[in-house]
Amino acid sequence: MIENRLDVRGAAHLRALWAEDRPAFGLWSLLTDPVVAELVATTDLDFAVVDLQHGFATFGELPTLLQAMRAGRMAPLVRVPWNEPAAIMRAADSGAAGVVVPMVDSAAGAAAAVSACRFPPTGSRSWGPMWGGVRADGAPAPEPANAAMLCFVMVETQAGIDALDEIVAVPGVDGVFVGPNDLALSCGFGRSTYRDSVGVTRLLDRVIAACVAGGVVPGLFCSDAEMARHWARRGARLVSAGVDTGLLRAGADALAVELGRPA
Ligand code: 3PY
Ligand code: MG
Repeated sequence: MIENRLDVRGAAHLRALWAEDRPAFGLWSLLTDPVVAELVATTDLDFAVVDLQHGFATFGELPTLLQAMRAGRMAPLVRVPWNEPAAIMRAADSGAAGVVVPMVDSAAGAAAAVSACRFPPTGSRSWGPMWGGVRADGAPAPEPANAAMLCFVMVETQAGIDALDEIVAVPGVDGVFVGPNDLALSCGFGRSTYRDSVGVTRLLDRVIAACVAGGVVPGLFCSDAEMARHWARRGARLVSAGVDTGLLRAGADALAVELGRPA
């Protein structure tokens, strides 16, 4: 389903995959150049996330990056810097198809994130979609905008794990996205991963099971295709499989090796 004249792969594309219990595979974008953003958006992957928490981009670059991604026929998600209403509303106003909200530790935190995503009477989002006067399709109506906007809360702390069942039960939470690095650190596993720690594997399996039980989408930040495929088989459904900086580095390193460098 095409969400509007300019978007092909946005929230509706992701929901269509999930309706068939299929994983969505995507890219994580840290770079600020709109050319890179367009490139990221023109792959055949299902989604991209612009990272305002740990990426190079700020809210100043966000409208241009989202515009460039729309040119690549993708409406991306945005990871906001923190669970703050102003940050979530600004990402939504800038044209994000959804938000990924870091470090959500409680049902109250999840409810606050959801509320910032949705206009009244459902939530508390303030009116002001900045594309209203610019785009050919105009400003969205509140109700369809509420329905379209995806809200993923990140569970990546021990407190988040402890509150998991309450978090997935919060109305309007579309999914839980796990940051495995923060989660391992917070839960006492240091820099271990599922590859070398049964404890980390159990944590990830636990989040997926809680999401399935609660009827929300389980998501996971993965570092490569092997990890993405592994966790998609185990039930993850919003699966990021690579980062633009890392892919550029890997491609350049592979080229150097192919050309016999270092000599
Ligand atoms: C994490 O692994 O903690 C993340 O947030 C991924 O960026
Ligand atoms: Mg994190």
